[in-house]
Amino acid sequence: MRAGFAEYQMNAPVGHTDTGIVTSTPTLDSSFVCRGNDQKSPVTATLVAGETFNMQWNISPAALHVGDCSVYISYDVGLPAAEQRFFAIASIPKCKDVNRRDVGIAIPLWLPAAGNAILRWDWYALHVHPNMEFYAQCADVRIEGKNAYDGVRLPTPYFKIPGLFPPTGTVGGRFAYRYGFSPYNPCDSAALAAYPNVKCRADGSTGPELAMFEGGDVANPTLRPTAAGVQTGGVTASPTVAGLASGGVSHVVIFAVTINHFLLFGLF
Ligand SMILES: [Cu+2]
Repeated sequence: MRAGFAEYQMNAPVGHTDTGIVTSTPTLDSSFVCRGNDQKSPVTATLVAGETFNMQWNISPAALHVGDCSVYISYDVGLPAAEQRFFAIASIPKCKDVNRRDVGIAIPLWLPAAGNAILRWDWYALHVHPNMEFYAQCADVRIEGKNAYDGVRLPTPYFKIPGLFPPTGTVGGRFAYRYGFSPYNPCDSAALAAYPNVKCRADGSTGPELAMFEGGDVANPTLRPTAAGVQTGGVTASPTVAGLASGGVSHVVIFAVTINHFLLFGLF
């Protein structure tokens, strides 16, 4: 696992002293990729293209912050973290609402096969806005699928993680991330002008667009990772989603992102 430090656990946001790499702008450097861990580790889970893969994150009650999370894939296991190219396969708004529950991630049918790829989860927390807390977790995984990996022709959009997200909640006085909790003030696209690979989504969250893979699969050349990108909270099989293969659910929890974050880090 590229599990960062202390095995599965992180006890502080990325960039905080507890994580070993100290920075107040973790989104701008490689510490936000896999929590500063560049080390390749044994593959411990398999994603199957066209099936649903269950993930969980385990956030302690003190750290149940408002914020949105996303799931990514990279095939660049041999590159330094800052150089690895990722693309998004799911977005999950308000991630604390599905804490400690199976979150079914629809693995795109077009996802190229690989003996070793990186599954990455990230989460931005908004409770100290305009300061931010960022969390990330990774795992080395195997991917089964019909498409062969081609490093020249990747799913798009793809991007490197450093610089993907703004390091602060406001940019030029505008909201880069949604703010306020009932209701949320949505992100402002003008605040993201210098961050071309993240967008203001229709739901008001900030994140990269879900990837597509043109021509990558004969049966479903433009299949997206399901209409919503994700099924949440124990809604398991999606056998009726067009394009998914035979409705199989690989009910495997590959890691629990344990966050025992009992302190308030107001300096972020
Ligand atoms: Cu926190």
